[in-house]
Amino acid sequence: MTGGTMVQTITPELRRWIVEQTAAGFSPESVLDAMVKVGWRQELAAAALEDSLREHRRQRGDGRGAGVAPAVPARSQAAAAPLPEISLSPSLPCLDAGDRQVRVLATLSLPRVVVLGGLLSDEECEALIDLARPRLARSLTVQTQTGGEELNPDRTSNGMFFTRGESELVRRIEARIARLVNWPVENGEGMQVLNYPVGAEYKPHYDYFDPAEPGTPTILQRGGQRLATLVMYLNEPAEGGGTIFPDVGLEVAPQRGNAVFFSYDKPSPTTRTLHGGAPVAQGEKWVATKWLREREFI
Ligand code: PD2
Ligand code: ZN
Repeated sequence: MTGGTMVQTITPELRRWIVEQTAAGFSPESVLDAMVKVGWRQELAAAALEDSLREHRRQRGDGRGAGVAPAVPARSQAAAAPLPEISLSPSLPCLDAGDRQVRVLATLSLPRVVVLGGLLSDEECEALIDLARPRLARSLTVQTQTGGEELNPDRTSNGMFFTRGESELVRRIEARIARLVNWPVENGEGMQVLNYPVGAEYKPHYDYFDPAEPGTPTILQRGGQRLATLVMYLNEPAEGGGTIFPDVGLEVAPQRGNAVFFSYDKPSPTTRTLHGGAPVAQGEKWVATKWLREREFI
């Protein structure tokens, strides 16, 4: 939708979609963002948004001028809502994660990335792999059209999910992560373990749920948006398999026990958190991923 002569019409479907997005808790700014992303001219999108919401309020008989009441509070682009974040002190190379000292190997501010050393012990990595191996299945990704799950050719790894708190090992690691990133255990999804054989990769993507996709409101019912990701390396592939951030030319080498944390304060490419798993050239790669949500993940 880049043609300058294209006529953009505000259809009843578009009006309904705008009202639904807002009622599902998306801020007007994020709805506007989503429209601009798919090709709407900024001024027209803003007018459509304002007009649709005004008309909706009028039909409801709500003359007070208040916005459509969101079912869940939205993360406004303007509000500085809390985020999972690692408390860094420039003078201390180590972080106290409760039962373990974790090293800070590198940091970046945009995208917000922190590379951690020694988050997991060798024994914990081995144990996670051993527990995950018999439970692996070809990875599914959340189908944003419907909120269901589907096989995704962009993701050729095998995966499984641990349930949150399912064993002493899982609880110990979850408690460590929660302390490290200052975010409640309850707001974390169950840890996912992925295994990439030779040639497998995870093409660049964003981990947040795209507000423009129709299935997103369903997905958000389980704890709101994802706000941050922690990818923990459980082994070292002989070659390849780095975690890449193409927008900023960053590649994090997979090293056993280390991890890469990144956060995104809004579901937008402006966070520059596009990232992927480069193809494994030799050997295999094992990672455990923890995604952190806005609210309790049920
Ligand atoms: O395995 C990785 O390096 C990787 C890359 C991108 C994992 C994920 N995304 C993820 O689990 O979301
Ligand atoms: Zn990812």
